[in-house]
Amino acid sequence: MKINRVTLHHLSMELRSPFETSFGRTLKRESILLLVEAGDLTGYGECVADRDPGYSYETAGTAWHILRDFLIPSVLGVEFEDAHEMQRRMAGVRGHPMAKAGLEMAWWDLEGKRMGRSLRQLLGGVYDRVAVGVSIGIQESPQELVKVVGGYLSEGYSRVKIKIKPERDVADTQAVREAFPDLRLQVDANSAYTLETAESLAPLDELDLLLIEQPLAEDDLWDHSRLQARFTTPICLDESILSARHARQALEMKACRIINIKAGRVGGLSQAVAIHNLCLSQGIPVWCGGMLETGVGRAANLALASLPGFTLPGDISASRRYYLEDITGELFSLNPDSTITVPDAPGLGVNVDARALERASLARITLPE
Ligand code: NPG
Repeated sequence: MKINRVTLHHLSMELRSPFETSFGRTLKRESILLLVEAGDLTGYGECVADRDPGYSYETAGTAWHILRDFLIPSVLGVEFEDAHEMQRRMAGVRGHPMAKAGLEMAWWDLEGKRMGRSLRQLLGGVYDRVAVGVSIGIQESPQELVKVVGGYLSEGYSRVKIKIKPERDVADTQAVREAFPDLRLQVDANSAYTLETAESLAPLDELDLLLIEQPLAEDDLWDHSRLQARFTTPICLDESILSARHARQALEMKACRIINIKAGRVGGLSQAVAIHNLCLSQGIPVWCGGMLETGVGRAANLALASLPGFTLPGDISASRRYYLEDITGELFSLNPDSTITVPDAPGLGVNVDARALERASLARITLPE
């Protein structure tokens, strides 16, 4: 199965409501959709780099450049036995995991379609529905946050993550805990603290949280290990873990007790599976993070989250939580037990709606030109 053509679409899609984190507020999410052709099959991939370099250094602009000028030329006309072979081919490009992950996702979709097997089957998933939660951005006030959380609980979500930042942390989390004493609740700081300023988070340790996600800088495993020693609540790392090697080192250093796995952040589904396998062998719980994906990336997340070590609910919500208009024909809905069903059609198991794609597309390029 040789890749003979790749089309990139630079997407901009409007969220149903603004999403605010410690690194910014967004109403329009950018990303890149890849259509990868091999013979008469088309595979879809999603590159989750956004417009701004707030979450990581990658942007839709840098990923476009790296895909167009380096990664795609290196895979055109080449036959890959498996995803690891594709990774070796892409290893000449340093960094840029989200660009690589988008291309690798399309390869998996093609491979599944060729073999008539779902991505879940290809990856070795064991769950046919996966436990999910919702991630809620910073709101106007703690009272407003409690209202928004209540709304999602009435939709059926049983696990909630709230975003925090300095000055909008303890009071917000306490308000949600008081209103919902039994809620499975966790917080995410997206690297907004230092070891010193994280002192102010001490009261969170009394709130029976599932975890505290990425309090400190992404390149700071050492201080995370010092912070974890002061907290009973598990620290979970997201931005800090870019490879299975980072995961191993973080666990050795006791910098965290839980890991958030995102295929985009770690350079592809094959790397995500490697981190999962490492954590499973050490009894470390993992869960699937989200990057406000379209239906394409969400299908991949569901397949990933069906692996046995994903024992905590993922940031994978129903389609209606995200965009005014998604680009896939298939929309995901929440089952009454706060799970989402994993697609079982070949590959990712979703189809892109050509008209919706056109409406979301800011620019397009096909290679070879
Ligand atoms: O449901 O996909 C989702 C959103 C989950 O909070 C979420 N993602 O920091 O993990 C994060 C955050 C994020 C969103 C990061 C967009 C980067 C871009």
